[in-house]
Amino acid sequence: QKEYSEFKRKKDLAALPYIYECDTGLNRYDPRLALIKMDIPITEARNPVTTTIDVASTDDIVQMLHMCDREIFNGWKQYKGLFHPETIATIRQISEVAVDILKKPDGMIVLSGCGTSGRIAFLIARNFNEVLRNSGREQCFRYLIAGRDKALFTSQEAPEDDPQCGIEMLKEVTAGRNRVLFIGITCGLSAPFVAGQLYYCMENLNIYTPVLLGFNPSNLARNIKIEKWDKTFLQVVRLMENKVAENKAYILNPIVGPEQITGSSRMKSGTATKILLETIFVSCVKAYENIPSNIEAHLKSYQDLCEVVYKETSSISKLVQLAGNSLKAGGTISYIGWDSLGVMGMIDASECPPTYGASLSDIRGFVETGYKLLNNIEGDLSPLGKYYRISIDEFQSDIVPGLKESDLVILLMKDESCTVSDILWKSTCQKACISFYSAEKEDRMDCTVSIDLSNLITEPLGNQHYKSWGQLYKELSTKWILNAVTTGAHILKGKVYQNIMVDLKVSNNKLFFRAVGIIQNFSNLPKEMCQEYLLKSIYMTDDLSDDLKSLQVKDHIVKATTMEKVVPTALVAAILKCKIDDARKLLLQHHVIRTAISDIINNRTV
Ligand code: S6P
Repeated sequence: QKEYSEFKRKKDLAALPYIYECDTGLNRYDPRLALIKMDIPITEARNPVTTTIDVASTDDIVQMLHMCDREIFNGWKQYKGLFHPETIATIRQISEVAVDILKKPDGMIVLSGCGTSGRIAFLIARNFNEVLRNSGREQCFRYLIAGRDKALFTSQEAPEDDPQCGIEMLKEVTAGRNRVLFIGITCGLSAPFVAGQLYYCMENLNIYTPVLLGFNPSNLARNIKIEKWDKTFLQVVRLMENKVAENKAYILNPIVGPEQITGSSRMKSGTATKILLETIFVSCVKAYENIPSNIEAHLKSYQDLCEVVYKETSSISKLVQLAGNSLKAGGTISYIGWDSLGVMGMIDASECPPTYGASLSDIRGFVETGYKLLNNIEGDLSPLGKYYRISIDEFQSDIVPGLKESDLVILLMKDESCTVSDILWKSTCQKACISFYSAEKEDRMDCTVSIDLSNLITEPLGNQHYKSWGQLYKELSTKWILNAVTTGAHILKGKVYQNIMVDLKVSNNKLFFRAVGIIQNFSNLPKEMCQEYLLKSIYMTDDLSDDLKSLQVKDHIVKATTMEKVVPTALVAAILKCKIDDARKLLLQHHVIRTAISDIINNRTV
């Protein structure tokens, strides 16, 4: 009997948590979870470094982020990392294909992804087209993002689930081309949008060379049925592996470790995506110009950059505090950036609604001349509404007049040419700046926090081409700091419990199952029951009809996307085994999600 119950307990546990602890004994509430050795995607796993990030000081928050970012370079456990010879060989091979494409008159390089992956695709395509344009060559880079251009600034999570849409967009952009390098970016090896495209490329290998870029081992690719399709992502990966063996496709998937906030692939995975794509294309452009390149040294330069940036931990943590104060006081954060630093600000801002349930006004990014500078496919999107008005002029007309003391404006200044209008300096809002040039201190006197990264120019970054590619380093430094700002500020606002964002929007398939995993993690109930609690919360009922249960996940998502506090409500109901309405009422008594969940979990046995 004892053996049977032990067996059953382990079996039940093994069937349970989707989100798990990577190291033993670190779960504050249920050490039993540490027993589980499950096939959890690393991009969805919990990082032991940040288990207590929700109760850490701002200095400690930034230090934890730093420790996790170091894993991008130092690797994760026994897995193949960034500097692994296999990774470097794959980078080299892809770069060689890219050189071949540059030489072809009808060649094209397509970078595609959803959410952050699509935004990084856009950034890289934009930057390298500029490199080509500056040397008088055809701009052959294209980006694709699920949800098209408006997804560059506002989150459009649902199109991520549509493989057919991915295929159609790929066909559209490559029409008439005979030689295409396609890089499908999906950090979790999970996005159906990208799965469809990779599959289409494999069906047309005479034109396409497909590359899968992500951060899980192949065997941990998503194996959940893709709606409206007959394959799972894992099946596509298996087909890719056959093509890799024939040198007709590539899989670039170094492991960089779990994200600081569980599943938030905008952070480390987004950074690693940028690093890898830049390394491929810097090496490609150099090879095209017959300049020797050293892939390992280039990667190493980013590792050095990471240390240079985090030397500023104390000022970054002051900025996090300032941003947290603003959000807590109901204020907003605006990034005003010059050149592609403005794009980095917009990318960071756009990720806050899906990640933290922030409103579209909470954090916004503005960039120099707006769409003129972006050079995006669909051009000026400002007629779509106020959230698409993105130039500094529009910031001055739309936002500045209403700025209050609780609002924070962060300037992202690339060089001396960045002047700030008098209008802003008259405002009573909080001001901060991140700058990459040395200037008179007076220039920044009005800023409560000023982060000076002019030393990037003189720091030995171990790369002889540093100066010519300097903008790429400025972008990444900005990304690290802004990710810290928005992550830290939302932690301070109480949006994160342990290292899990519990109030996520259930706006696509991945997030639906992540939500189920979160409920499992804290309630220890079987998966089916957790899914039922989630549905009960979505439909605000304790009595799920058979009709509701028989709907597809995509239907639940449509309903859930517009709703508030779906996951916390389901979580509370599952933990307390109470009615949905009672769970909602209980949550209403707390302003802060973190304290609500922590109180409820701590008192559940009382
Ligand atoms: C994650 C971000 C999401 C992802 C998107 C694509 O922090 O909010 O928008 O980028 O879901 O994920 P993946 O795994 O396909 O790159």
